Amino acid sequence: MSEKILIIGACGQIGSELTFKLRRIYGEENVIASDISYSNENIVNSGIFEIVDAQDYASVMVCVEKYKIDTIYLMAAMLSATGEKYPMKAWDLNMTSLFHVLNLARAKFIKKVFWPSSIAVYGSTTPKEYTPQYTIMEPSTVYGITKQVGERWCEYYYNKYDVDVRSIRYPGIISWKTLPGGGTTDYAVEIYHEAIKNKSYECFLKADTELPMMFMDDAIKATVDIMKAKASSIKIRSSYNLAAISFTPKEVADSIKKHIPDFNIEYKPDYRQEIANSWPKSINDSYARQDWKWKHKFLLDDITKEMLFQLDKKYNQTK
Ligand code: AKB
Repeated sequence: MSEKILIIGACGQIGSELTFKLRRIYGEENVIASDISYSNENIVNSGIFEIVDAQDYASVMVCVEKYKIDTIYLMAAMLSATGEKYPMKAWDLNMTSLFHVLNLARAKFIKKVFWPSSIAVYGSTTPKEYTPQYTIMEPSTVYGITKQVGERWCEYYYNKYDVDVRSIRYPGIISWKTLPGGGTTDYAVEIYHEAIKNKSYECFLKADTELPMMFMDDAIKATVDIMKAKASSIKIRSSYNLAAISFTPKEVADSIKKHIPDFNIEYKPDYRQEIANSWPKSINDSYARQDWKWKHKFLLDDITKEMLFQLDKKYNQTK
């Protein structure tokens, strides 16, 4: 019998693509998508979908019992930029949902948990270049604090209660199917939409702000791979550093100009600049590469080509 999976936060940027991928691997009937509202038609209409409030233990539990769930992917979270506007809401959502899922695993209702962490666990006192797995972590955003604390709890539940929880620290994720929402790295998705729609973009970060980034296909592969790996090869139970490429807004703009020569970018940094300044420029992910054989595929020009091709189809060829 196949593993039964519940994805909480399936309407979001990563949750939606993860749902499609897991359905291809495990079969449609074995992957239950859920979210707090019907905000993504593609997900709602593409298979089993349930309304689940990640902050309500009973709501999650009902779904776990109904479908006899083995594994939960907890993708619901408030990201860095929105978290700065609503600090207590970010804390409540990000922590309460994690405790509910960890406690379900502790009580043996489910067997396995995936919980995403982020490069936001790092702060301005962290070494910026090729940031190691084990280093100073003094996050300055509420989102980063929830991720760092969450990592400590994941490791605690693994050590004390034998909960099989696995996690990776996502960098900024670039994708064309579902828009991200409320993150500091969102510019790297918006820029492609605006390039296709208007040939111009006003960037909320400075031209030379270098951040770690990854194409969605690589991020989904990493998520599937860490969850498929043998438990004995997962040596880190807080969260793994994960990396692909790093680039600046100017470098994305230059990459876009290879396809759209008259693309224009202007820089108007806002409050998100300070968040970006506190994060690493690049990440050392050697533990992930060693323990569960992580390898990325997509470089900046590959990403640009695919993003522009897909978004051109979406905006121009469906008219
Ligand atoms: C954000 O910008 O908040 C997220 C992240 C790096 O975790 N994309």
